Parts: sequence; C-alpha cells; structure tokens
Amino acid sequence: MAEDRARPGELDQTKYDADDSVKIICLGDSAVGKSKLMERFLMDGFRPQQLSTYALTLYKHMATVDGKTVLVDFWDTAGQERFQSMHASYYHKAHACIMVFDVQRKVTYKNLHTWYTELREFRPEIPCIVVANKIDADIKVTQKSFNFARKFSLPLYFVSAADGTNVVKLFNDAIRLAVSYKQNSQDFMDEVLQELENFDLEQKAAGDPAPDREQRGAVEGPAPS
Ligand SMILES: Nc1nc2c(ncn2[C@@H]2O[C@H](COP(=O)(O)OP(=O)(O)O)[C@@H](O)[C@H]2O)c(=O)[nH]1
Ligand SMILES: [Mg+2]
Repeated sequence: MAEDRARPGELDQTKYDADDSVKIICLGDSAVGKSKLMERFLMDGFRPQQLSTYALTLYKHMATVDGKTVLVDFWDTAGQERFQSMHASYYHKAHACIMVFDVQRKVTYKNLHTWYTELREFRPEIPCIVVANKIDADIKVTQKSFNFARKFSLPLYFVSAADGTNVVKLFNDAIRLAVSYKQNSQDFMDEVLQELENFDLEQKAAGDPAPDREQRGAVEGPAPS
C-alpha cells in the first residue's frame, strides 16, 4: 500500500473503509453542470486533483458532522460520461451519489434512467440525490413536477451552480447521507461478505475442543436407579 501511495496517479480506495472518510460520486450527462456545482460548493480553497489515468477529478473537502471531522472525496467525471457509462471503479465503495440533469435540456432528464440503472447495478443501496440544475435560466421549472425522483423515492433539489441557489444545502445533505449510510446501513454485498466472514469464524470455533456443556452433561446425567 505504501508503494501505491508513492506512485502518482494511483488510486488507493481502501481509505474509504476508514470511519472518517467518505466517497461521494457525481453522475449525469455532459455539460449538465456537475463540475460547476462542485467548484461552486468548494469555492474557498478547493484543490481539484486531476487523475488523468482514471479520467476523473477528485475534490477533497473536510466537513464536520455531529462534531466529528469527516474527510470527503467528491468524485467528478472528466469526460467519460460522454459514453453514458462509467468504469466500475468509479462506483467502488461510494457512499452517496449526486445525480444531475439540466432543466434546459430534456434529454439529460431522460438519461437519468440510464445513470440510475448503472448506479444500482454497482451500489444497490447508497443514498442518491436527484439534482435539477440551471434553474437560474428559467425559474418557472421549479413549479414543474419531475416524476423520476418520485418514482424511485429520491430527494429532488432545484439548484443553480451559476447563482449558488441550494448548492451548499445540496452538498451538506449529501455528506450527511453518506456518513449515515456508512454508519447504519450496508449494501447487500457487504452484508453477504460479513456473513461469510462470521461463518468462517463459527467453523473455526466448531473445530475447537468440545464445549464444557457436553462434558458436564456426562457427569450430571441421571443416576441409574
Ligand atoms: N445558466 C447556468 N449555466 C450553468 C450552470 N451550471 C453550469 N452551467 C454551464 O453549463 C456548462 C457545463 O458545465 P460543466 O460544469 O462543465 O458541466 P459537466 O460536464 O456536467 O461537468 C458550462 O458552460 C457552465 O458554465 C447553472 O447553474 N446555470
Ligand atoms: Mg465536468
């Protein structure tokens, strides 16, 4: 692992297992405003880290949730979304997802289905927020109903990366959801792996010397009359 860190451009995702570290991914078509949203939220002192090998940008952020410091990595696509699909490693160990469409381009709303399907293939249980971006261009859209979010019981946020409406709220809520997901719930796959681990331990325990209940049973058996 030490070698991994030493190599520039390498990504060590084991850090996301640590209690104080969460990974939040961003999905959606090209030009819906994913990068602008991140930049707007992290305006003060964000340090985007371009990892060209992986076609992604990492934005690092430190947050405080219930008095605890949390290191947040926001993952942003860097062009791969043009292919309407992301590499599996993009989803790996993610704790929450921000899924964006552009209120001015209907096709980006329609494509949420494709993004959501792919997300659920890799991360069946993580919290996902649907984001209607660019409301500054047409404030009336906030009166419209967008069934996609309702259909899948997902929260919907109307935001503008251009004027900042709801951006801080969106990201802070995403961080809270990621942290609470990490603390309280696990993906089905995680549960299965945990069960397998416990099963292994039980097997080992069964191989140990016979528990003393059985020995006592032999001693305390009913006396022959
Ligand atoms: N009017 C308006 N334009 C925006 C907003 N957010 C992003 N844009 C513009 O949309 C374009 C694509 O933004 P970008 O963040 O690169 O999209 P990405 O490909 O999803 O990362 C840029 O020209 C932005 O200036 C917004 O909230 N309002
Ligand atoms: Mg971008």
